[in-house]
Amino acid sequence: MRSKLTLKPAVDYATGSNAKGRQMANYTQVVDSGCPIRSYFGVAQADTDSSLKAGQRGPSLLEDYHFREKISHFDHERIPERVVHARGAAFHGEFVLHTAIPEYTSAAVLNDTSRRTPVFLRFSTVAGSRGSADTVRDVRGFAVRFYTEEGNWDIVGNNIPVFFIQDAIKFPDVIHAVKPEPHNEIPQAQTAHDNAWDFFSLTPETAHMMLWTMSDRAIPRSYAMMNGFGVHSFILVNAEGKRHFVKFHFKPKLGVHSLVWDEALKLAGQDPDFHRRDMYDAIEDGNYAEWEFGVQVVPEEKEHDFDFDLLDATKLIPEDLVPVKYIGTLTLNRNVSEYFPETEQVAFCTQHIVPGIDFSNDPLLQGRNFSYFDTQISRLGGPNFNQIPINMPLCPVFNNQRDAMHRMTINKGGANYWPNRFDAPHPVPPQKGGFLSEPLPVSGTNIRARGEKFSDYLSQAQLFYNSMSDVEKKHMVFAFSFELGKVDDTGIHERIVVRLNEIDHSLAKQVAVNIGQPVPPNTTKNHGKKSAFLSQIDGKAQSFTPKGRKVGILLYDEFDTAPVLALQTALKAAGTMAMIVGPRKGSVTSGATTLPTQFTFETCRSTHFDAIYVAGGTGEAYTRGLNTGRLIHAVREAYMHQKPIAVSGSAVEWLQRIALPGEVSPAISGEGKVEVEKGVVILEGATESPQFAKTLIDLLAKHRVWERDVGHIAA
Ligand code: HDD
Repeated sequence: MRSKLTLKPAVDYATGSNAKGRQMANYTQVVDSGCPIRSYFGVAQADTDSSLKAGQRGPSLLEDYHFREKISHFDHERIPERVVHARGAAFHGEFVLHTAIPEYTSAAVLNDTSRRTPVFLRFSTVAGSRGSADTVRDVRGFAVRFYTEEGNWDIVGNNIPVFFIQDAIKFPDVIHAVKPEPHNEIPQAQTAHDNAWDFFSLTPETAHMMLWTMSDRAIPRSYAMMNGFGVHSFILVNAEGKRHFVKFHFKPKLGVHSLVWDEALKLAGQDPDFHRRDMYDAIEDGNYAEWEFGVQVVPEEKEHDFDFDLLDATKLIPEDLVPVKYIGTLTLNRNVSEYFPETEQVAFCTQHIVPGIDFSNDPLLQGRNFSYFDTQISRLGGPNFNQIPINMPLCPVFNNQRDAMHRMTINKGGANYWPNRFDAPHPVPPQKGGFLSEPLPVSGTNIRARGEKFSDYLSQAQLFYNSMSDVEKKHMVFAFSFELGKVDDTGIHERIVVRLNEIDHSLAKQVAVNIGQPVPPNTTKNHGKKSAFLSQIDGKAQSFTPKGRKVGILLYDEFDTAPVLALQTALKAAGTMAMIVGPRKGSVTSGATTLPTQFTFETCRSTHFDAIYVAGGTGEAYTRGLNTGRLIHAVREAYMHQKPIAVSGSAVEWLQRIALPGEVSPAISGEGKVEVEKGVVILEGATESPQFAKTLIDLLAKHRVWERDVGHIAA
């Protein structure tokens, strides 16, 4: 595994094609053996191990500036973590537009197909603190910054297209409710507690998002297998001033896939960094994650043509009604050099837009436009956070703001106000690229209220639930049962069952039984409509590929080399990572073949892989190895998690003996033959077999063997 401190940048971005990389290279220093320790005022230090004392055993001396500097800096190393989305990982990349959309927007970044716009993308969980685990059940943040030539454009989105609440004034309430409870700071990084469900049960507008977070979307397999959504309706403005509503979409080329809950729970302990490590390693290996970027556009005059309000962030625009037009590709291809200055100090702000893009009146978005700038002031220590390298735009910044904490820029020139006699930093008209909000007639009565259609909180919740496949529905029932099972107040149970019954009676019934509530009467008025785009299993927007998947190859010394080497080659060709798991760190050997091990049986579990291959081998020691508890557990666990399993040679007979749950034992049918039953693939003998590799790869591309019935263990 690669996750170790890299002192030199992975690519030489000082001279690379990425303009943001080149800019940041000016602020990056390579730390290597040629660097003496120096104080902050530049003086090299001869001793950093012992403080200056009055005698060997005497008290420390105040004159020891090196001690004071070192300790004092350490004392102040922490800054407040983000109040939400505290845990995250970010990656550099680029955006390339393939289809210009001048009919919708004048934004150059969405019109100039010759540009390679640098991007920085931070993934996050919402509720957990910075040290929590990656695989918890939660919404994932998907915050993208485009460093355009016209300034920074931030889409601060999520992997779920809707939100819990409609009005920003409710944000502190929803976040306080889902975060750990105030009296005991329990539980960390999960909504499985009374306060969260109390809030959901008392706030009907959360119904739609509540279903998404109880679905598989909230436990993604990988950052690279999640959607990104801008969530709100934004506005695109073209050169003639014509306005369109727009929703921004990022669709992963690897498809949208998830962990199963049992796996997510285990991984939270086995590898809390599962997602960030997966992406970090993929980038180091040159397997760059890619998303198609799309826009879902509605002309302004059609604003009221829908039975939901485009300004309501708890609603999506079904793709069945308005297709997404895909116009570009976003690729992540470089890891950060240092976490804190880049990932921790990046300050995304929804109000960072560029000419050609504007805000809608979505009350959630309007509130966010205040909140993000405001939070950075306390998080990053003042209003000059835009001068931190990761936040600097690529274009030069001139204005008349001055001073404040941590000011970096030195301006030469006499004026810091406008108008001034030098015509120094001056406004520019839109024709020269100046941002100007389009003139829009606005009228209304001063009122604390919401649009009429905002109060329909059930229709899209039903649409989402109806659109799920049976497997996904089952997962949701168990997600509700887990979360509500951790809620003690039965009043909350009652209210949630009532809410679920408003959405779908069958869902309410199953959850009620699992949490010990009476089954409610069937009063649901489910409209029965479905969207063809929402399911992860059979949705139209889904893609299936073996790329980016990991196969654990479990073996001992004296393994059968032919099938192992052939499978390794086939997996590599399919874009799948093959990882050798052996009895020790270092390598395993068979005859003249030596393979490096990426894991040992102690350092990984089946949960680290998308499929398991147990190779056969020769000799008694090999048979003893196969019969260890670790190996038997790995295969049974992978089986229960509905992952493809492959065995060959002596491991075939072993597999028949260890009895997989559900009594699967594909027929043994002769040397070199391949058989498959419920996602278990066997290869008789020790020969190489293209069919063996192909069968496994095809299964891998389908993500899971859903038809394998394993009761509810995987849910
Ligand atoms: Fe937010 C961070 C996404 C509503 C206030 N939010 C934050 C991040 C993401 C989102 C991805 C992490 C950014 C990063 O990686 O640094 N937030 C959303 C989405 C929302 C949303 C998709 C609804 C559509 N947020 C929202 C509201 C408010 C905030 C309504 C306040 C009124 N969000 C914040 C914040 C954070 C933040 C407190 C914490 C750290 C930060 O901004 O930089 O200002």
